[in-house]
Amino acid sequence: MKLAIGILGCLLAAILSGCSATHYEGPVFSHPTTLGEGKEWRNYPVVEDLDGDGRLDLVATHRRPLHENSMHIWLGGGDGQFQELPQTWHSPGYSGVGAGDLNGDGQIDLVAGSHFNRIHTYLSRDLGMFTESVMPSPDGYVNANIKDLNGDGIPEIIMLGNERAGIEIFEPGGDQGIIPKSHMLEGNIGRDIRIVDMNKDGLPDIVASFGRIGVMVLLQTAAGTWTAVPAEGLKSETSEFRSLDVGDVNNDGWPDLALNGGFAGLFKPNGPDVYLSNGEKGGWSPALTGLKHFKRPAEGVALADFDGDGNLDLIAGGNPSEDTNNKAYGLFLFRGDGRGHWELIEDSGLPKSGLPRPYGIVARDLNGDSHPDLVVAHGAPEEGDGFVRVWLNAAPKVKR
Ligand SMILES: [Ca+2]
Ligand SMILES: [Ca+2]
Ligand SMILES: [Ca+2]
Ligand SMILES: [Ca+2]
Repeated sequence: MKLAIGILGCLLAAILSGCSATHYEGPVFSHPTTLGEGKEWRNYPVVEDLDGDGRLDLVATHRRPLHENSMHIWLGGGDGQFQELPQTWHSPGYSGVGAGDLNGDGQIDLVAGSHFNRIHTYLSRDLGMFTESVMPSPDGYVNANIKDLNGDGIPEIIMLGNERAGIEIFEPGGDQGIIPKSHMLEGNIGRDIRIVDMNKDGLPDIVASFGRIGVMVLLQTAAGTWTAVPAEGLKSETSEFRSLDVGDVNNDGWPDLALNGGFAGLFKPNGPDVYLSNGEKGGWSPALTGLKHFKRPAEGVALADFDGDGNLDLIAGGNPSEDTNNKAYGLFLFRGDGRGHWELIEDSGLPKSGLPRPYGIVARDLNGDSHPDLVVAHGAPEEGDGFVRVWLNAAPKVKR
């Protein structure tokens, strides 16, 4: 009886506290591997199984040194280790890269939306060998995705423009590269993009963050047209957010927004932002408790269940110091309780300072143990400071 009361008491305490009744033993991350040292990595790394061996591979592009081939491909060994492929392809310049099968031959192809106003298409012939085409464009790009949006079996190419292109959708054009299909939100500065079914109608939608106008949700209609809905109620002094991820943070079945790079002000607490979907009634509710630990904002955000308790956690780049130098940045793990509350984890295993500015964070299971690992692209204003770093998830013990 005493035991039953004890268990009931624990349950009641867990319900009343409204937070996770779990305790975890860190660190979460260990054994970092550093790739591509001495370059200024930009945009978002791509983690996909390029060669179809069931192991995730890696594509990233660097900005400086400008004279070197910017696009690097590493094949994954399935153990968190990566082997770089010799560069047999032409450089796209630093680019937003997307991966997918453009021509239906079962091989994974690449599209690189270059910062330098062109789109490179790389049709995969054999491991690391591509048939290339290049198309000039009026704007540069920050992100590219290859995804079948309308379910007809033919992928679309979704590009996010750098300064004014907005969102452009293309379709594959065989050896000719890609053909324009639709164009939305022209004149806006693109930051980040995700393709997720936001309104649960079975059709993938587009969520994108922009300079000045914040976050836009583009809902796909059954006719294949798009309805743009601004995400209202998101707070940032500069009206913009940089990096974006989407996931169901509070387990209500509706995808929520995680953002980083929003700015509250110089002497105000900064940090990543999470907004919970209000579901069918529309709109967003802030879930910021526990997130504001930085002095200055940074890019890079990823949602995944890093500690294995069933609730999404968040990793963000940030600067917790007054320091503005190139290596004042760190990576921070916030545990989520499944209700929209966050707890900064001190012993995550990730450095809290000493890192060059993170630009892109991708969470995927690289070594097949079902725990999400990390790929982080770091850039720096000075040439020679950046790298791509892979962190393996050490599968922390979570106790209830
Ligand atoms: Ca939808
Ligand atoms: Ca939700
Ligand atoms: Ca978790
Ligand atoms: Ca793993």
